[in-house]
Amino acid sequence: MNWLEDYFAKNLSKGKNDVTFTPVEPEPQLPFKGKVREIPGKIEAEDFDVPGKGVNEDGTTNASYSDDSENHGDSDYRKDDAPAVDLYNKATGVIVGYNQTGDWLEYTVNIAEAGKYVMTASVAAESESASFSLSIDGKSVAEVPVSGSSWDDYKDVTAEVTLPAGKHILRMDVTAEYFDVDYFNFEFKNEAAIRTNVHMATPELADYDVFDVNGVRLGRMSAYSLSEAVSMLKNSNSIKIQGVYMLRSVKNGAVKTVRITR
Ligand SMILES: [Ca+2]
Ligand SMILES: [Ca+2]
Ligand SMILES: [Ca+2]
Repeated sequence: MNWLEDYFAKNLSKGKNDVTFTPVEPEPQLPFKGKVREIPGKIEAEDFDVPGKGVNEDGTTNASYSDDSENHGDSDYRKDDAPAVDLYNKATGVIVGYNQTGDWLEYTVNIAEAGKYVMTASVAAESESASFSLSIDGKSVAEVPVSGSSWDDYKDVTAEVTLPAGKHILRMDVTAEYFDVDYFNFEFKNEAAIRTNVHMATPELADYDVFDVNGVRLGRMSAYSLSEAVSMLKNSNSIKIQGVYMLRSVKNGAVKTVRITR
C-alpha cells in the first residue's frame, strides 16, 4: 500500500459524511471607510474597496483587488485589509505603485448622472509603453496609455468616458506594466471643456478709445476684445453720423478702422 492508498483508507473509511468542510460564508466587498466614491469627483487610487470573503453562488469572488502577495511599497496605509497592494508614500500623498500587468483594483462608485465625463488620472512612469483600462461592472469604458521619464514626475492623462448613472463597480486593470497612479478625477464633460477654454484664454475687459476721421477723440469704451469693440461701435446708438471711425486699444495701441453706415 502506498502512502496515498493508506491516506484514503484511513480518511475515507469513516464515510464521506464524516469529512467536515465549512465553506467560507460569502461577504461582499465594501467601499473603503464605508464611503461610496462619488462621480463626478476625485477617487484616490489607494482608496480601493475593502475585499470581501468567499465565493458567491454564481462563482464570482468578492475580491476587490488582485496583486502579487509581496508588498513592494513603503506605505502601511492599507496594511490591515490589503497588505499585498503596493502603496508608496510620495510628495503628493499615498500612491499605488508596482502596477504589474494583470493587477487590478475596484472601487464602489455612485455616478450622479449618465453621460460623458472626462477622466483625468495623475500618473508617473519611466517608459513609453504602460497602460491601464477602466471598466464599469466588467464593461470597458477606456483604455489609457501612460508614459513618462521619472517616478517623481506626476502628470495628467485623460480619457473621455461614457458612464451610467447610479451605484456601480469601477475597475482599473493594469494592461501594461509599469506605472504609478495617485488618483482618478471625473468631471462632467461640458464643465471640463469650459474649464480648459478658460484656462487657455481668460477674457479680460479692456478700454478702447474711439476717434473720428479727423483724429478727434469721441470717447472711451470697454470690451473683451478689439473685434468685440468693433461690433459694439457698429451697433451703438451714440454714433449718429455715418463715416469712418477709429478704435484704439488703450492697453497695447492696436488700431482698427470701423466704417459705420446708417
Ligand atoms: Ca504586491
Ligand atoms: Ca502590484
Ligand atoms: Ca493618492
